[in-house]
Amino acid sequence: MLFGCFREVLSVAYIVMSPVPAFVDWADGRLQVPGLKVSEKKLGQLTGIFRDQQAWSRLDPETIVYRVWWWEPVPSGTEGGLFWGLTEIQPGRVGKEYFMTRGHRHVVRNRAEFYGTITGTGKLVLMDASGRTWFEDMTPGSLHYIAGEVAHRIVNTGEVPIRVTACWPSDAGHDYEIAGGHGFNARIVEERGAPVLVSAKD
Ligand code: PAN
Ligand code: ZN
Repeated sequence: MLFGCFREVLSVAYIVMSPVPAFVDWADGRLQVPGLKVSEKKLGQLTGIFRDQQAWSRLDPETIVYRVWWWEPVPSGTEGGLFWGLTEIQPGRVGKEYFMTRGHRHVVRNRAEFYGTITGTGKLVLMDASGRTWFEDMTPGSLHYIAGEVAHRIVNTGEVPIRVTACWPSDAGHDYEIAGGHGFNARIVEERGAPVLVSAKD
């Protein structure tokens, strides 16, 4: 009898302390969790990112290029923890260059990351520590392992928003100073109606 009561108290304590899980709508990647963080990047904030600065200055600076929603189940900087996020990039171009994320490496250089495409199509541009730059095709279901040290950027080459889910270490941090401020060595541009990777120097 006494043990029975004790067991009930224990199970009540367990229910109270049990954390509420987050929810992902796997059809569109939408996240539902208390404390969800959000950031929005407009064209006017993306200074020096696009090659054609004249085309950039002619566009409405209020145009939203991308949004990120993410969940930090542990404080930022926690070693051994993970974050989960969703990035949505609008379709569009600045001159011949498609809308894309700013792109970064992780501050703690050996921290890797997963990207998974939910909807839309694009290219994941990657650049290693030696400056070698390449891309992977992003289509619904494509899963991308981004090794530590590798700078990464998502480019929307389609006609609809691309939505990409991501999981990265909570102590990774973001370093936007790619190659001493020179940026990626190659860019994705539209040529004859199709996306191609061209040297950033061309
Ligand atoms: C992503 C990116 C997100 C936005 O969550 O932070 O796609 O890209 P930028 O950070 O380059 O603006 C990620 O890679 N986290 O590590
Ligand atoms: Zn990252």
